[in-house]
Amino acid sequence: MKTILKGRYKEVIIDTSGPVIIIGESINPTRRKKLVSTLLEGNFEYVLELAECQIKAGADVLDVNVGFPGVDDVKLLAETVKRLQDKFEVPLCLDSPNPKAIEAALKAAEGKCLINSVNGEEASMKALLPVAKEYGAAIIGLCMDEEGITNDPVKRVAVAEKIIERAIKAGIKAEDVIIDPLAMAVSADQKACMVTLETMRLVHQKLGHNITQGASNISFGLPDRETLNASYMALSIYNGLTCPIANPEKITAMVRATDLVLGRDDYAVRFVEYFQSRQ
Ligand code: THG
Repeated sequence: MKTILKGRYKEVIIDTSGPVIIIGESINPTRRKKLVSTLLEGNFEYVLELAECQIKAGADVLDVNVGFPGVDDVKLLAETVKRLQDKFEVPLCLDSPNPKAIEAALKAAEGKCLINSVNGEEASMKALLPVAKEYGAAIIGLCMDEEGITNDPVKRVAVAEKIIERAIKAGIKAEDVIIDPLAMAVSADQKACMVTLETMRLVHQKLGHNITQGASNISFGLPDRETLNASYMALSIYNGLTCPIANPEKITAMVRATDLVLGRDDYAVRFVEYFQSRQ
C-alpha cells in the first residue's frame, strides 16, 4: 500500500514495503523553549533553521507542532506552514490536538499534508475526517478512543480498523490512513514496547496499512536514550513501521542500515551514500 504526500514541489511515497520515510520531529516546543520564544516574537528564523538541519540529516517529511499554553496555534500553525513552504519543498505533517488549527493550516498549505492526528473518539473523527476529505489530506489514526489506551494489541488494532472504516465512509482513501500504535515509555511499563510491536505486526499483516510512531517516546526517563531508541526502531521496522516521527540527526544512519539488512537497498546505494555524506 502506498501513501503519497506532497510538498510544494516534492512528492514523497510512503510504501508498506519500504524503504523507511523519516518524519522529522524537531519542530516541537517540548524541550525547545527557543522555538516558543522566537515564534512569539514573530521571528521565524529558528524554525527555518530546524527545518534545514533536519532535511540535511535525512528528513523526508517535517512534523510541525507549535502548540504551547497561551498561544493561538490556529494562527501560528498556518503562518509557520507558509514560512516553511516558502523555503522548503518537503511535505508537512500538521501536529496539533486542535482541529481548528489543523483546518487553518490546511487552508494555508500547498500540496498534500498529513494530519497528526485523528483518534478513535467520535469527537475527533467527526471534527477531522470531513476536513481531511475537503483538503485532500492523509491522516494519522491513533489507536485510542473513549476507552483510553488498551494494553491488548488486538483491541488496539480494532481501534485502527474503526478509524479506517470511518475514514473510508467519509470519502478518504484507505491508503491515506497511516496507523500509529502509540509508543509509550518503557520505564513506566516494561511490557509497553512489546504491546506496540505486536500491534504493528498485526496492523502490517492483517490491515496492510502504513505505520508511524513517535520513535523516541519509549525512552523517556531513562539514560542512553539513543541506544534504546535504535534497538526499538530496528524491531519496529521489522514489524511494519514505515514512517517514524524521529530526530533524523540521530536515527537516519540506523534506518539506512535496517533498510539494507531487510533487503530494501539494492547494491547498498542509499546506505553508502548516507555514509559518504557524513564524512
Ligand atoms: N505520535 C504521533 N505524533 C507525535 C508523537 C507520537 N508527536 C509528538 C511526539 N509523539 C513526537 N515528537 C517528538 C518531538 C520531540 C521529542 C520527542 C518526540 C523530544 N526531543 C528531545 C529533544 O529535542 O531534546 C530528544 C530528542 C532526541 O532523542 O534526540 O523529546 O507518538 N502521531
